[in-house]
Amino acid sequence: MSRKIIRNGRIVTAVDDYIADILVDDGTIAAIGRNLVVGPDVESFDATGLLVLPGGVDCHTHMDNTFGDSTTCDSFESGTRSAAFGGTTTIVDFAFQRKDVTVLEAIERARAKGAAGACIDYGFHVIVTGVDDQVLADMEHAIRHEGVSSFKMFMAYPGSVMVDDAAIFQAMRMVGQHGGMIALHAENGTIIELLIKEALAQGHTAPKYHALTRPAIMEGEATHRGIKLAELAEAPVYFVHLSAKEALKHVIEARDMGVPVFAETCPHYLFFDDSAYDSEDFDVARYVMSPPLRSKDAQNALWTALRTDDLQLVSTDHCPFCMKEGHLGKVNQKPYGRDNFSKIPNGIPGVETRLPTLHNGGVRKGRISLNRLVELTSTAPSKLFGLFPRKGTIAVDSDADIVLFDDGERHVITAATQHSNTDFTLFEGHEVTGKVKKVFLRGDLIVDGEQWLGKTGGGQFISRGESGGW
Ligand code: DUC
Ligand code: ZN
Ligand code: ZN
Repeated sequence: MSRKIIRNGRIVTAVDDYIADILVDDGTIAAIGRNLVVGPDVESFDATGLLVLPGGVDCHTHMDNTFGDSTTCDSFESGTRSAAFGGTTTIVDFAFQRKDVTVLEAIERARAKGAAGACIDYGFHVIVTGVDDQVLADMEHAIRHEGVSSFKMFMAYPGSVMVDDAAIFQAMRMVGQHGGMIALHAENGTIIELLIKEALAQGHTAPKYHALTRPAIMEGEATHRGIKLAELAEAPVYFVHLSAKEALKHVIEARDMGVPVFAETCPHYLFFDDSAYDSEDFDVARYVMSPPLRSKDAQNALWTALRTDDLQLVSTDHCPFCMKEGHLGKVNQKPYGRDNFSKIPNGIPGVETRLPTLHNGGVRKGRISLNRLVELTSTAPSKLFGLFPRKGTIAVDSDADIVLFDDGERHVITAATQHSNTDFTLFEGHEVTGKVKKVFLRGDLIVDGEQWLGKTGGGQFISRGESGGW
């Protein structure tokens, strides 16, 4: 592989901020220094005036994932290409264990999809929907031998993917002993199910009732329960898509006591609030994700928690569906729930907008520092999910996953110019300052301005080490 040098950029990691050159050799960073001397065979890129960031790591995406009757509209190919244009070079997506699909088969199937389509590097969490001795043995095998050290379990969606407390506890106890991590979707599923039934019985079918039947207090309850199960199991626990102040309170309290509790929030909870649900219109379906958007007050608390490390990651929960049925031939998308909000597929796109929106609304607004932005979107996910130091920083011997970012370029976000298969973005029409200019994946230039230079299937499965370390 050819050697490359990225000259004179402002290198920003979770802890550093300085101007230097980066020499890339055979996909990894070979040297960092001022005025590096190299031969004429080395391709040179001028990064003067640009930020040089480690490639983003997004530990929560759903490419080609099926939930009930609906499948997310991004394939591995379209979704990872979209991620790359947003400055993300590694995702951790999901493999699905089911009654008739073992944990190890789930990993094999997911890996086959990734191998065929992924344009950036990838790994998987396994969604575990039932626990027995074989499942536990397979989970241990996955941690030790398959490079898969994290598992998602649902405290919501009874009759589908929800598991009971005993199953969560058993899984936690096992992963706690073997260097794995349980990621929890924390909402009280049976109460929500009851509230949904009652709402429908009263004729409340509009999308706004999705939010009204998923109260913040029930996210708080499940989060508290999840922490207590983890404490008893002596295992770390990770909360995905944390949105409510009622949940955050328990995470803060546990962390203050030294319990290994970690949590992510997502850009949609940071930039949108529950006023989006003030309408009976079906267009509100674009805001149907779980958990739903919360109050302005909760939003402020999430920003504070990002600053104070009570929240450690910002992941996208990119779970894209289309607003228009039939867009690009996709079926059972948002309109599937036109007459019944509980059938609207839960999820929104976001993998391409994380970096520019957090830069614009976080760093430029003085809510987080530039170093913290890198930590939240690259370094911390890499450390927590066994990818560091290969991913998540700019250092000698790390993969040359590098983003050149112009922190002064203004542009308007619109679905029309994004690379996902979906037909909408919550950020439609938002003007932001800060744009991804070039992206290198293991030294290969895959995004150059508006041009796609990457390869379908060019992403690599990354065998992850233990999860939950810091
Ligand atoms: N949880 C997710 O993490 N993504 C989509 C739907 C859900 O409930
Ligand atoms: Zn979830
Ligand atoms: Zn998700």
